[in-house]
Amino acid sequence: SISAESMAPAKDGEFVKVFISKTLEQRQRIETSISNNFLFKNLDEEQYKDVIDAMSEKRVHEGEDVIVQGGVGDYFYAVEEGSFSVFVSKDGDPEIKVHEYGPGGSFGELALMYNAPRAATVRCVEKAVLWALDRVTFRRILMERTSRKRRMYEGFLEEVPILSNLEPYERHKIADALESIIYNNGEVVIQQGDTGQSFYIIESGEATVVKVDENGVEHSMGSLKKGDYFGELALLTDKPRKATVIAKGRLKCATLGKKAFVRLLGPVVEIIKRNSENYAQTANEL
Ligand code: 1OR
Repeated sequence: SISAESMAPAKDGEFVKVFISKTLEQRQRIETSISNNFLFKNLDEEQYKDVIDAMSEKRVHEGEDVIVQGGVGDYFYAVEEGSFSVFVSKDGDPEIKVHEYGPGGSFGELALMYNAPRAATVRCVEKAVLWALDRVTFRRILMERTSRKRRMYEGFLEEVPILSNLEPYERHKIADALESIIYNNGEVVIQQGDTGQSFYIIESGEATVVKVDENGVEHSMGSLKKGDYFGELALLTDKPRKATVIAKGRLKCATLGKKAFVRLLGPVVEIIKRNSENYAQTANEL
């Protein structure tokens, strides 16, 4: 195997790529492990291959610390199998569990991105298989887009009322998963009766909400502005879209797919549910 040291620029200024030989079966396991991970989305073919080439398999047992808070950042990890708990200790206080990871998750990016000490301890709870990516390859291929996206959405997500009480790190994870979409005046964002796939937060512009009742009469349900969200109801209830949302002028939305919505907005789902009960009632009164 080749250490990250060999990634120092070669004489001609080119980087020597890390290549750790692996079987086809191992490559397939990596592909499965990262297939739903937003950090690996939108890589071009070469970047994708470079990442897989550079990864090394790491098996860990229950109770083992893969990352220790305060340590130096060397690797980023993607979880294939098993589970982990994340602990943070502030000012020497006893550690508190703050997070969990299972298959498909990834961790250890912060110290690599910000040249900072490890922010938390990541402990194996259930015998696990990890894929480790060295710091240099992580920074070369995955870091730029990740930090750009986190920076781009950071200020905006802080201003979204339902997300303002989350930990900054929780908003970072949401930023990783967001995709922005632009709609022109009059374009339909959500069509009443459709099945729900995504959740939307308005980044700029406005949208109007209309609902057609059983008699085919259209009712205006009001309008939405920057920081407002919509599209949560169908995702929470698995029922068809209850209303149509239309762009009023140019509308820019940050969207989250259904799976990411459930996983990342877990901490605020109760608030979202309570809010939605209010207008579910209004809608039922039609
Ligand atoms: P790292 O390189 O600092 C520890 O090594 C990793 O734990 C860290 O990257 C993240 O990938 C992961 N705060 C900081 N790091 C966290 C947190 C976290 N959760 C997971 N990691 N939280 C804030 C606690 C005040 C938990 C937020 C849910």
